[in-house]
Amino acid sequence: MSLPQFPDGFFFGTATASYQIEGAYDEDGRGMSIWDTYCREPGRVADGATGDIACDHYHRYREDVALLRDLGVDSYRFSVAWPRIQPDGTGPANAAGLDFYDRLVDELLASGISPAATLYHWDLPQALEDRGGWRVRDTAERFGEYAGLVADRLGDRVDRWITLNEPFCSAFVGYAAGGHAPGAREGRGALAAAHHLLVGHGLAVRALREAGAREVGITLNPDRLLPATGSPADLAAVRRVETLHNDVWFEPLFAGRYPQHEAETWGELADGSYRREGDLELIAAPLDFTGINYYRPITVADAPYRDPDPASRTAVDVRAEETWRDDVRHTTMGWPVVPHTFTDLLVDLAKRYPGLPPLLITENGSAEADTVDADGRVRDTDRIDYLHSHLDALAAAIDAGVDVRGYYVWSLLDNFEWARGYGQRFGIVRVDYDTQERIPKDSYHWYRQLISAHRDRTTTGGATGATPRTTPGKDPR
Ligand code: IFM
Repeated sequence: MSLPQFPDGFFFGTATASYQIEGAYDEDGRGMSIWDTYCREPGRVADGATGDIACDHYHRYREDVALLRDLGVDSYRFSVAWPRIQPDGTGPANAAGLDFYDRLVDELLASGISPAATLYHWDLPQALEDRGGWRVRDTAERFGEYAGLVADRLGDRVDRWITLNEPFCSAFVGYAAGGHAPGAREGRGALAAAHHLLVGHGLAVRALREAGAREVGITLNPDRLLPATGSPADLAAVRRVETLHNDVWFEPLFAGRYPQHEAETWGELADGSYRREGDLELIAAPLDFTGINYYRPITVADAPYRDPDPASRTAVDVRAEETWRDDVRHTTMGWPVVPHTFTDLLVDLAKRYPGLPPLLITENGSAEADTVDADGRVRDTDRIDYLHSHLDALAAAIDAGVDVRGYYVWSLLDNFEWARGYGQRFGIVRVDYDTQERIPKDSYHWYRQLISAHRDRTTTGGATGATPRTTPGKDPR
């Protein structure tokens, strides 16, 4: 099969997140995060797993950057752990925490790799959760301050800043479904959390701009939603899920308004009492890019409320259910593999939001049942097929006119897959959690070949999209 082709200047990378790979949970002054707490609550995470050690990236980051260099990526997306910078979520920066990211960024630059930093990939300082977490506006204010601290230290070298990763998961999986930290099951609290995450994003953008940050954006995980049937009931269910998953974020960020169908979706829960005048302007401040994480479509059918009592109903209970598809392959996460839905989603977003800034695919990948063969090789052909077909789908979206500038594979390493623990392997590099040995899988070699073919074929050779500069040791690919 021939490799998909991308335009000049298109760049490739891999992505990770702090809690999923770093380990060293109590070193150098790091405070506790909501995930440290959640993992310690019996029954929350598969096999009682925690991120205490994870991939030990905190100590092995040089080895991991060497893997990236050998892979030939243009950019690496990592996240900064807020509790390393502000152990209690407020006050001055913990210098040792910033030092770690300083070393990581310098190591990347010395390897010719453009750093892309996510400020919030779900590890909220526990002390802030104890004061209400994202349900309260104060957390948004604190997030803006934290963004300023990180940008003051790293802003001269980080090319691309992502304020939030998948706020849908923070607000609705964390505060409504209870499947992520902090494990709450709420209605109005989750809707308030969603709004305060957006306010926090706006404040972080402001702080990043003030610190002279280069490119600033946010990462969302819009879902491609398909009706189970063409019935009016299923179509209405799709509209409610679309409001919950997508419109909550896209409408305020890119259309300057709150979602049109929120009353139909949540009734009185969506009373808007957590909103203030001026919030929409803050949230809708212009961005340099929008990060999109995409994995799978969701097929939606109308369903009764799971909780008949409106007083205890959560914000994810919107009279809809996901239906299983038996016509396609599923990854080990149980996610259907339907690549053309990636094209459809991107084309649709570009059509619905004409002012959408250029897109970056900040995550895409698959969890598969990898094994190490007797010769030491990991022949992860299912993952290669997944990546190949989704990159083909991405190239089709670009051909259809969607402005997409780069792509990050999720993930560089096998890692802590949240409530699923270590059983789900998303890496293009295998991690043996007993020895911490890294084994590049066949997908790593496949991706390397794709990047190198792109570099040979295009005149810019896979530009980083970064502002040119003269950092010593930087190899300007
Ligand atoms: O592992 C996660 C990541 O942290 C956020 N996006 C989805 C990935 C796979 O579930």
